[in-house]
Amino acid sequence: MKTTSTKFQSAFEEDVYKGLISFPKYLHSKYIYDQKGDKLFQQIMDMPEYYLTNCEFNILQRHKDAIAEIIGEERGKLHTNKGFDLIELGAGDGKKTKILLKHLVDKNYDFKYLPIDISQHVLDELAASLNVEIPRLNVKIQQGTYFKTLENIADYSERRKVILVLGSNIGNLMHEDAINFLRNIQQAMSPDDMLIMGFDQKKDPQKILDAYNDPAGITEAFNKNLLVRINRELDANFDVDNFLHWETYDPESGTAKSFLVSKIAQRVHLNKLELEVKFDAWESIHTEISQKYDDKVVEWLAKEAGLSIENSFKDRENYYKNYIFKR
Ligand code: AVJ
Repeated sequence: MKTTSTKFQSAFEEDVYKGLISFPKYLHSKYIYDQKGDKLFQQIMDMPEYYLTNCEFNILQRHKDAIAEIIGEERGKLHTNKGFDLIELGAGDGKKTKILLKHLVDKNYDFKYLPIDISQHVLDELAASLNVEIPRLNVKIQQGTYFKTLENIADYSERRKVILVLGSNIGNLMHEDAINFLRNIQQAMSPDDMLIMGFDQKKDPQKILDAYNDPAGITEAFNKNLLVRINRELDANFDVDNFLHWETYDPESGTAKSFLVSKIAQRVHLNKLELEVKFDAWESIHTEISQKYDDKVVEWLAKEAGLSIENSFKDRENYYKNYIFKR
């Protein structure tokens, strides 16, 4: 497991240090999401260029009947139906999930909604809005990271489990890590349990580039929030204007990558880490991957993780797909 040496007070400090002394330089995208990063991501989801949110919204809207029927039934229908727990990893504001939740409540399905998120603030807001919008819904929020909460899933779920991971969040992981993530979920699943996960699909490369390179600069601000956060938390002096937001998409691998590129030769000081970082002109920091998929790749990931695809639902334009997996 991860050992944090005494030099560092947190995984954040250690990861930033290691990423900035590496060649080529990198920073983990998970550190974008502080309070300001959360806000910027909400704004991204509202942008017309960021088609992912709308696609998944439409898929859930169009296929909520079929999805409800699949997740509401136990295999073979032989057992007495004791209902299920709907566990959402990275629930966020629940905007998309609410479509399904409303439908399940309207159809009187016997289930409990267990949203998990890293942010307590986000969860409190979600619980408050659900209380108003779907008062009959049985909700229990759970703060934590994916992995920690998956480990003690048995502590808070006593019934059949339907695990929900929306938003193509898996796309931030390279395939090896994605397989580990899926395998972790698989190990927390019983044979009657299901996993519903969203995967953004390969498409016109320009469409993908536009989604990560909006003219208003919201994605740029989101990406640069890494540097803003490092400035604040690690007493550093990054001048964000000296960096360029740069997006690439490789249609062969399906990998979109975000970079921050140093426009000039410069030195930056991270006082809390007692670190001086030297940038050559046009040197890059790799900050994020947003992987795009096709059926073949999803099948391969599933197989490697011990899962099989039961079903899938797509939007009209084939931009995005939600897959239902079983063990
Ligand atoms: C939250 C990981 C799905 O990669 O599409 C949006 C994050 N980054 N714009 C994505 C993101 C830039 C997003 N995910």
